[in-house]
Amino acid sequence: LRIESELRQALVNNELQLYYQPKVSLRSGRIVGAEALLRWRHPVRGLVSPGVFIPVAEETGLILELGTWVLEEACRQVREWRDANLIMPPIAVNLSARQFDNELPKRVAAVLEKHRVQPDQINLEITESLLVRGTDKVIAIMNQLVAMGMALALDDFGTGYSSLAYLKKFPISTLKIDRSFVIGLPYEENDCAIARAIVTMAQQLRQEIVAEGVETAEQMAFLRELGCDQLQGYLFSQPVPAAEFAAMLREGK
Ligand code: G
Ligand code: G
Ligand code: MN
Ligand code: NA
Repeated sequence: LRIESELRQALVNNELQLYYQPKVSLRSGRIVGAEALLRWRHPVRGLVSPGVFIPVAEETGLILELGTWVLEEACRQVREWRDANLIMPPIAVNLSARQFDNELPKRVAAVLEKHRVQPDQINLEITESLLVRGTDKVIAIMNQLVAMGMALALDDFGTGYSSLAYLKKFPISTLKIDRSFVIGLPYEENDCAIARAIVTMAQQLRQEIVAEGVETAEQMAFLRELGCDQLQGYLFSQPVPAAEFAAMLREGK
């Protein structure tokens, strides 16, 4: 209850901030995207992890306001970067299942328009749990977003129950291999088998594949061997504040 009311205050008091974690092409070594990650600078508690407050926001429904704030802030930032003549790769924003209502495409379109941001500048990351309760309604909403020109990525892939046949129903252009399978590469046989299966499946479905939580050169080498397209993780960069991310882009990384 305390976190909930403090989170409402945080929205009002500007205590929220987006960090950006680069996604790097395994082919070129260059930054080809970024994921926006929410941070809360609490005046007393200090930096509060989204792992703590996102679940509370989801339970209380506050995630709708929070999610709109995140999208607004990402679009505002992209607009600012574009106005500064920075060449921007797409920025991915996380969406909670709760945000997936009939009004979502309209809400997203309004925010893009307000900030004069092209739909291909913002990607949306959704989690596998959304597919599991995936009804025709969810598919219809996804199709609307795609028709608007947005790309959808499936986050935390491998932690849910999606099968190849199942995945085919959803208009998803990118799969993100969950960090929990990347940790053991290339030494844990089971993780190697799972990563290989996911990459093979994504290639069959002509989806881009991003590996999360890449921390070592050995993991990167294995993922390159598999034919993974992009990596994201501490090996390249932690999530960083906007100015730092812009500096990385300017340095042509
Ligand atoms: O950044 P960090 O690894 O601490 O994030 C922890 C969790 O919070 C991750 O699962 C991440 O997807 C989630 N998260 C971070 N930012 C957002 C956001 O803006 N919206 C939603 N729905 N989840 C987020
Ligand atoms: O669930 P989601 O994929 O959105 O979670 C992203 C979270 O993973 C972020 O909070 C980010 O801080 C964290 N993260 C990103 N890269 C790494 C990494 O290389 N190692 C670890 N341990 N965490 C990472
Ligand atoms: Mn994510
Ligand atoms: Na993840």
